[in-house]
Amino acid sequence: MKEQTLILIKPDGLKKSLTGNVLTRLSETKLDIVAAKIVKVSRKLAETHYRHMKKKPFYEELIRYIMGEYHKRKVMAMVYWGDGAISKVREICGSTDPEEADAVSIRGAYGRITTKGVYENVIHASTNREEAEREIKLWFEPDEIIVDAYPTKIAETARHKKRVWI
Ligand code: 3AN
Repeated sequence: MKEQTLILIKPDGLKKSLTGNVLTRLSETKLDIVAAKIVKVSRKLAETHYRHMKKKPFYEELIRYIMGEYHKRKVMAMVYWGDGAISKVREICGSTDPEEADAVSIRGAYGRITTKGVYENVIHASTNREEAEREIKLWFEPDEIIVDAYPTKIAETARHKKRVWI
């Protein structure tokens, strides 16, 4: 069944110029890339994304890491779409702990644990359908995704201010 998954190339991946390598590995899945952008991650976005990690002893380091405080202040966010997208991408990513991850997986090949105990594991991928939906809606607007990922509605937003080109 067709499904979508959120993928983030984390700041360590961008700092180490691993974008090309990671995209090449992901292309092995034969899934479709349906959205992509570079994001400067705010504390609010980081905390909402990792809300389930709030009680962990490494939470503050994790938030700083995804905001890019240890590397570059940017993340590449993408949505991949296709049959079994979530499990196919998770398999290529490898285990959360880069030391335990299969050596040929993305995290096994490129990840590391810092002396502070932060897992620099290069990539994030949604764990299940519920998380994929929550994460994709958090990181992307409907019009930034070229498929109808989830139902939408028309909302009146003209009242809020935003930056526009001069
Ligand atoms: P995954 O990203 O594989 O779904 P989660 O959701 O358990 O794993 O963890 C979210 C992130 O928190 C991981 N990607 C990793 O950066 C960090 N993390 C998880 N467990 C640890 C740990 N024991 N020590 C340090 N960082 C961790």
